[in-house]
Amino acid sequence: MSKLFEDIKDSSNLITGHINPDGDALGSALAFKLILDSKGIDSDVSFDMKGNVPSNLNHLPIELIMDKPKENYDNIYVFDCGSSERLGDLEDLALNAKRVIVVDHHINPSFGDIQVIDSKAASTTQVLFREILSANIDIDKIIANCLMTGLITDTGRFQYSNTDNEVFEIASKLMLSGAELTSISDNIYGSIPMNAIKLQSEVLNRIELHDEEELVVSYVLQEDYLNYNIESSETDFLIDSIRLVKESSVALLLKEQQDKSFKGSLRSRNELDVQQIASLFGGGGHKAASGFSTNLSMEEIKNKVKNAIKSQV
Ligand SMILES: [Mn+2]
Repeated sequence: MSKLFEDIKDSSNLITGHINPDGDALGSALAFKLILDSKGIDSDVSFDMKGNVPSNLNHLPIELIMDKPKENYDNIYVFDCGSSERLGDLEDLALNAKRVIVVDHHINPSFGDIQVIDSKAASTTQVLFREILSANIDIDKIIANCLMTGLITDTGRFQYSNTDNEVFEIASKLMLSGAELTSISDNIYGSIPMNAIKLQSEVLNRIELHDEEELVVSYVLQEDYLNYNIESSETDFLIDSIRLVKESSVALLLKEQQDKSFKGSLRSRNELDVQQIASLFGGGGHKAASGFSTNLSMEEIKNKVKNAIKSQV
């Protein structure tokens, strides 16, 4: 990292991550932006965002995100993004940049001139933190909060199987740097709008359990957002409620998009690999948590997922 900083002083820099960034993409990108700031290096931060940053992530310094990036950049830093298509509208910008630096924990990102990747790491903020440590960079409370946010969200509050001793070591160091674990956790998980809680009860009522495949499925339709007056980004927590079903191994939440296509979120509670299932739809992610987009109907999606589960067991 120290070498990189010398190298990029006089170039234009854009920091980004996957479309509709989550806590890990935002946390790692914004932490890197603040580190560049502290080194006196100019940079912009931008994402392809449909709608606003979800309110449960507004403890992050999201005011640093610009609406529209410039026409071109020398260097592009991509965080938490397994493929260039996942950059959305920013993909062309990355493909035309002189140099693309990818920091990630997805399996095999298919792009980037420099890749800093560990697919075993729990979060991209974990991968970034290792670089911060080895370059001896001091971090303040705000940077620590950014890094902690990625660690909390991608480990499901230190509960998913990717939570190992290094995760706690990093969390401990972040606490020493002033990370505010309690208030961050409260904003992410304990601040759900009333209307979203009401929609949750409807989504829970719709749960189907497919015994044979140990699959639970529910869905959110466009009309739900209208009826409950909420944005789709406010419903990201719903998959965590669905995956609680004891009788299930795999959870699937389907969210209808404006063009009537579906976005699917998959979670696995055991050895079943949902990354492999998501890849059948051209999606991706991690073994325990993945996502995809498709034009198939709800019935077709369910059948495809069920067959994929059967072929794995
Ligand atoms: Mn991540």
